[in-house]
Amino acid sequence: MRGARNMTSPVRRVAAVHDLSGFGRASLTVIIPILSTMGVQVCPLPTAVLSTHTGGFARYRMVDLTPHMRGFMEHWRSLDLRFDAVYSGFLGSDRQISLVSECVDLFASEDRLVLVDPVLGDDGRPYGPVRPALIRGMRRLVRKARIITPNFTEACFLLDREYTPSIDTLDMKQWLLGLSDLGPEVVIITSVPRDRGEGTSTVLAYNRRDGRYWKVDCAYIPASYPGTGDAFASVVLGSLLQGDSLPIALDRAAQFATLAIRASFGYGFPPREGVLLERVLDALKAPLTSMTYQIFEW
Ligand code: PXL
Repeated sequence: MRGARNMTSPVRRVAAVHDLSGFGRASLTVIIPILSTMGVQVCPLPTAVLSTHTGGFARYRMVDLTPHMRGFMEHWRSLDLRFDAVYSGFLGSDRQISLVSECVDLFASEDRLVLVDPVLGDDGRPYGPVRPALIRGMRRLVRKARIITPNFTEACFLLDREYTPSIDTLDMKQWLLGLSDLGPEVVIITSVPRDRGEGTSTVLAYNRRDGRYWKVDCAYIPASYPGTGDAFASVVLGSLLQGDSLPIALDRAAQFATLAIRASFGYGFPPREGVLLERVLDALKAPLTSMTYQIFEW
C-alpha cells in the first residue's frame, strides 16, 4: 500500500502564510472559507494572532509568531508535505521576511505558484504595525513571487513613490513594469484610482510571459471594508488553481469583491467588521455569467 505522502491529492493544497485576526473578517478568516469553497485545501502557517485586524479597532492585541514559524516549517518538512501554492500576506514583523522566503524554497518548486500579497497599508497609509523595515523587506520578498497583488498604496510603497489620490492611468504601465522588474512575472494592482471616473477604481495587471496588460473596472461603492484585498487575492489564486486564465481570474475576483461589498453596504454596519462574506460565498461555486475584463492597450 502506498503511504499517504506519496498519493496525489485530488484537491489542490495551499500553504497560507497570514495572520489570524479573531474579529473583523480579514486574512485567514477570509482566506480559508474562500479557498475551501473553491475546492482548495488551506494549510495555515500563522504569522501572528490578533484580537481584531488593525483597520479601525483601537487597542487590538497582537502576538507575533516569529519565534515559532521555523519549528512549524521543520515539522511540515519532516512530513514531506508538498503544496501547489505558497501564498503569503500580512507578516508579524520584518524578521519574517527571511522565514517566508525559506518557506517558498522549502515548499514551492519552480513550476508551483507563489503569490505574495504585500500587505502593508491602504489609502496612502501603512497599517498600524507596519514599519519601514517591513516595507524594505517586502521589496526583497516579492523577488520570490510569481504573482503579486499590491493595492495602489502598497504599489507606491514598493516603488518608493509618493502616494497621490489620483493618477493618469497611462502612467500605470511604468508602475506595472517597475514592479515586475522587482521579480514577479505577474503584477496585479488593485484599487487604482481612475483618472476620469469619480471615485471608481480599476484593477490593472501585467503578465511578463506574454507581455499583455489587463484591466477590470470596478463599480464605485462609497465605503472601504478591510479584508477585501484578502478576498480578492484568494479568489485570484483559487481561480488560477482551477485552471482559469489570468483575465478570468481577475474578473472573478473583482466581481466577487464587488458583490461582497454590495451585500454589506446596504446594512450600514461599521465597515471595520468586514464584508458579509457568509452571504456571498456560494457565488464562488457559480460559473461566471458575464465578463468585463478588457485588454489594456495604450
Ligand atoms: O486585510 C489585510 C490585513 C491583514 N491582517 C491584518 C490587518 C489587515 C488590514 O487591516 O490589519 C492584521
